[in-house]
Amino acid sequence: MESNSQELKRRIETAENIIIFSHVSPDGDTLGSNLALNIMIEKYFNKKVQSVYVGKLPNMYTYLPHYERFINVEQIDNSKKYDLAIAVDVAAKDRLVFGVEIYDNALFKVNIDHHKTNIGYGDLNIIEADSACVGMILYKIFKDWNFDVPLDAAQCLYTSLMTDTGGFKYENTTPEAFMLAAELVKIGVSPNKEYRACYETKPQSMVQFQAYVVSNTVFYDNGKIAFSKITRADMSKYNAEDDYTEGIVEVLRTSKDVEIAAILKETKEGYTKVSLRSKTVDLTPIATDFGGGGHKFAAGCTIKKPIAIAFEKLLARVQSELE
Ligand SMILES: [Mn+2]
Repeated sequence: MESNSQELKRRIETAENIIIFSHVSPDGDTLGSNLALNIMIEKYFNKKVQSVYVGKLPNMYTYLPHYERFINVEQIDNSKKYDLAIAVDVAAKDRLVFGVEIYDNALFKVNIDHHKTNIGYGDLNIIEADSACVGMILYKIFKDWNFDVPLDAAQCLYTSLMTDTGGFKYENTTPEAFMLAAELVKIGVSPNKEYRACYETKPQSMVQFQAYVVSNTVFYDNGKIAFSKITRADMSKYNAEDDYTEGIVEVLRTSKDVEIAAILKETKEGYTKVSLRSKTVDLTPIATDFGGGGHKFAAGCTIKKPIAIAFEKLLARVQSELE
């Protein structure tokens, strides 16, 4: 039987136009994976390939090689029919938002992911829940194709790995994660340069905004729960971009007794976006209760309630989980 990676190779070879999707609220894994695949397809298959994002492209990843290859999915005509559509790190199809129609219209749909909540919505599903990041799945595919990974693609894969392991410190930091890091460093990636480019280039107002949100943290249940919230007024006061909230919830989790940390963000009137982190508690039941999903210790959801009500509802749900 043909392996998944060989089928993917054959699909790329026979496609004339290819589109690669990243998920909404893009992170380092979905963006790095997307570009790495884009680079490999252009280099070894000599095909036209379009990388797309949904929503807003964060500033913190502008250092990624060929970042300019990304275009907003809304710039593509909804009636355009691609031969091949590939989603990377997209746990559920609705995370493509405006892109769902274009993805569905493609002649063949591929779904490459590592979220255990992924139901396999593609025609070809390459889902490896044990992989630390999608970049790791892609690296294995590239090896299986017998193609050398050039430095620019390696840098993209490194960002994918570094960000999804929280800088090599989350539970998913397996021997395989370090082995992949070693392979990428051998190719020429500099861990120090990548770290600084990704994490130490914040605008001053972002540092101040994040400190403000952290200072508003409220602890519950003897410090086991840490919640903070961000209103639209807070966002405008600091001229905050969407990605200013990146990493704050992890700071809340650094408190000694915290088991579950959450940041609630008012996105538009009556909508509250939630980021959840935990140390040992599986968050997926909580996130799915509110229509979201994610990983065991890092999950999220959007609650269709004003932020004050969402806060109370989420707090009650989190408290019941810890009982
Ligand atoms: Mn990921």
